[in-house]
Amino acid sequence: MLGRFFRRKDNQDSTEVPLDLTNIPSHIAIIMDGNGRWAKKRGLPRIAGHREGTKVIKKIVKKANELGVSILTLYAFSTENWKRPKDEVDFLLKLPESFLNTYLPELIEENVQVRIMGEKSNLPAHTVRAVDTAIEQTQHNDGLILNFALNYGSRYELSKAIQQIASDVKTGSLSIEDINEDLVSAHLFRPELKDPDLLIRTSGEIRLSNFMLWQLAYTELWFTDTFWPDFSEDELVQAVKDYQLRGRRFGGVQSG
Ligand code: V07
Repeated sequence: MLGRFFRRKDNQDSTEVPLDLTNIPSHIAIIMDGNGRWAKKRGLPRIAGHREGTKVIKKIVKKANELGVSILTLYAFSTENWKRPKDEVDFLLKLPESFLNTYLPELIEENVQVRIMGEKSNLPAHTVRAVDTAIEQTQHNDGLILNFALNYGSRYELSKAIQQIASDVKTGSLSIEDINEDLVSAHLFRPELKDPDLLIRTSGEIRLSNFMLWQLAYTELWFTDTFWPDFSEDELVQAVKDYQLRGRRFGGVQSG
């Protein structure tokens, strides 16, 4: 379902239009929300929802790769998630390992490159070891970049960038006049990745929750009520079709 507040004025229904393979968003970011509510609805513990959510990732990666998407960024763990009960945090931080134990061989086979965006320093050593192995084992691949936001917060990322820029000014290696948008972008966690073209958030929440605030300046936003464990390849295609129906202007005026 297309987000309630974001239907196009002419009300064109994306399910009726064909997919345009020449206009695929090159970077899709997803806030994978609703795992806990999915589990609660079934009388299961929240962790059962998180586990189910990892299976969906594999399907969506495969479909994104088929569509020709270049970068898929997934919000896996936020800097705010530390506030959850300890048992749930412990479980969440084991998911990178269990996901990679199950799927890394297939990701390698599919030519995927694994990346991480976030603060590694206070993650458990076992988590860091698992992701470092995956990054290393996929570093020579040149297909889809699968970028996991792990211990990520956008305000934290911007604070770190500002600290570094201020320090460069202080030491004299940078002058204040050289601070511009490109320089700020270059100091974020993953400067090599272009900004997302399309953001998807599942589970009915219509907000950004401290996710990629700088990078989402011109991104098309797409919201669905579907809980992440129920998200499907078909719904990904629907989001891409909706993206294709929108005229992106980057602040300019529409041509033609
Ligand atoms: C997590 C499962 C998906 C739904 C959203 C929250 C729970 C995959 C990873 C992961 C992270 C890094 C990596 C490989 C896999 C993951 C966390 C939570 C913390 F290199 N899913 N998933 N990490 N969830």
